[in-house]
Amino acid sequence: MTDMLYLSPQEIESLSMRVLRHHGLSEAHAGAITRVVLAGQRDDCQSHGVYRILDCVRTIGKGKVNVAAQPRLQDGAGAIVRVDADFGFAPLAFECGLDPLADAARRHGLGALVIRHCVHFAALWPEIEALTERGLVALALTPSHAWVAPAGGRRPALGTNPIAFGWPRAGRDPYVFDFATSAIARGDLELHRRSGQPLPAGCGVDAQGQPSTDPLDVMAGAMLTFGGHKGSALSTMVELMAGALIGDWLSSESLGYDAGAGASPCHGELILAFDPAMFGDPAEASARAESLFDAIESQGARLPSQRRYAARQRSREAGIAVPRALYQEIQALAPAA
Ligand code: NDP
Ligand code: PYC
Repeated sequence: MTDMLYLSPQEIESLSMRVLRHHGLSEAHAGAITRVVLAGQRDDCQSHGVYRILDCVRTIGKGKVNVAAQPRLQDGAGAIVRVDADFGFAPLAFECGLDPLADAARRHGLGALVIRHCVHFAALWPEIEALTERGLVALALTPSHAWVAPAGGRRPALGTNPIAFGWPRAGRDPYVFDFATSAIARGDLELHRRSGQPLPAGCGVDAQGQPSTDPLDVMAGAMLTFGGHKGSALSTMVELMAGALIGDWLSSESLGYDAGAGASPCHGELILAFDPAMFGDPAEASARAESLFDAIESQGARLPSQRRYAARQRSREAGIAVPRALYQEIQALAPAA
């Protein structure tokens, strides 16, 4: 028996919808979450694919998310589009703000989507790709739980705080990067813990502030930022821009609200969209961008997201790979119909 199953998108969709509905989510929330975790699994993002269904169910079980949340759009026709997620999961709130954000970017050149009061468990690149598909340049930031020590410190004060960026390319997959500002994403640390694998060096310290590669020690101590003071400053920027600026919680407040439940973080998100046609000459911008991408690739370096796009192609041809044990764990969360 192989350790992997190769499933169709429909099989994953039906499993995810069944489990999420069973745990009380509306059709709309279950659908929005399913779209995000299915995309993650299809693109071989193991820490943010169907594994996240376990987190969603735990978060619901701990009473840390409003399963009946109805995102409220507050679009004043200005550049800033606001969505109050009503303490529900973030994907539906994003879907609610997506078209108004794109419209704001087209009207003003730059649009900002401010999502407040959302429970966030997902990768950011699906949101970025939704904007690059519309021909927009995009940047997304969100805090998480305060698991990460600042450079030079040893106590958690920052979240794993991802930053994602996208640039549309005519007839090509967009240029997209999306990474945690911690040396390792929390989801990836959890996968190391579950499989009993040590972390790469430099990801965290134990409760005494000593370097450790043991996931449990690091969970008791602190994760570290990538790139020392540089990652630390970027992570701080995320707290300021997608927390303080938009009037929502910092990662420390999200962790305080969690109160040891181990649920997904609760806070806000800031997504910026830029219309190239309003900033300069889009053809010129595109030519410059392509010459830069060529300078990178022509020396054998790869662009971010190319691994994902290759996985997407493999999934189309051979099915979406899901670890058998994980599939069974998710299946057990809801009785079969
Ligand atoms: P990775 O370190 O796996 O990847 C970061 C980015 O770098 C990706 O775009 C990746 O592209 C690219 N990349 C990796 N290796 C190379 C290379 N050799 N050359 C060029 N580009 C490369 O991401 P993380 O583990 O830091 O984050 C994983 C996910 O976790 C993200 O999607 C993030 O949004 C999510 N996350 C979510 C949080 C939340 O609060 N919601 C918090 C923290 C993280 P590719 O994928 O093609 O390898
Ligand atoms: O992987 O750090 C992470 C993370 C936090 C919230 C969702 N993913």
